[in-house]
Amino acid sequence: MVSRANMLPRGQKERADFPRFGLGRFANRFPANPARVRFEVRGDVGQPLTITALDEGVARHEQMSDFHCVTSWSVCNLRWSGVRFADFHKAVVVPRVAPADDARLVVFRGEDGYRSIMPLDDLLADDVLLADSLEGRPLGIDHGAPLRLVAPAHYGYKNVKHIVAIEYWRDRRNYHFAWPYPSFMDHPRGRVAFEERGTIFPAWMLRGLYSLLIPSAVWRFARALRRHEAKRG
Ligand SMILES: Nc1nc2c(c(=O)[nH]1)N[C@H]1C(S)=C(S)[C@@H](COP(=O)(O)O)O[C@H]1N2
Ligand SMILES: [Mo]
Repeated sequence: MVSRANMLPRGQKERADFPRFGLGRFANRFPANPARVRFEVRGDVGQPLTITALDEGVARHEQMSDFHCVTSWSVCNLRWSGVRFADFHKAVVVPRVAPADDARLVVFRGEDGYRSIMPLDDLLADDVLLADSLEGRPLGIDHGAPLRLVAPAHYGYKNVKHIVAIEYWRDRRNYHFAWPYPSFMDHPRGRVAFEERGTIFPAWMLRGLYSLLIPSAVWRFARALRRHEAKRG
């Protein structure tokens, strides 16, 4: 993907660093086994399946893409690698898990309890990756080890880190946004190009409010990571 450093999407500002980031209650939660990919594919499916090797029968793929947090910061030109979600879906999920034809909503769950929901059709885009590597190195615990979603056309909050489950559902009944955060923070699609930051409130308002929270969230997530690493020695 071509860099958009000079023409970021509306309402975004470039950052030089790539901070560990998210909603406050997830700052102190870390994966127990960051070196080992292990997640379940389940939901309205014929046969749930536990995956322990990402690229079994699926070609690896590397891409450069920009990353856009809904709070208005962006990082340009990140080099991710892993497998394309579409390839994984076609080569593994369809034949071995057999989601119902009308199970076209996909929920990603992180080991920290974070989750997001996306339409399957959005996930089948060429630039959506299940990534296990960033800048040529295995993902760190800061950026989603052992495995994260990279969906560059969607705001960061759809890009779930520390994936432990991918669920195909017919409806949203089994999905709740990250309590206690209000659901207006969770747009059903969250596309950056359409500034789908949330629901109820206009994008400019969310952008303005959220941007005030960036410094304290960056600081909080960095402090939690430092403490976690100190504990692990
Ligand atoms: N598991 C998990 N995934 C998550 C989050 C989180 O707190 N936990 N935060 C989301 C948000 S709001 C953003 S902007 C990105 C931040 O990714 P980074 O920490 O690699 O910068 O992760 C997203 N995915
Ligand atoms: Mo975000």
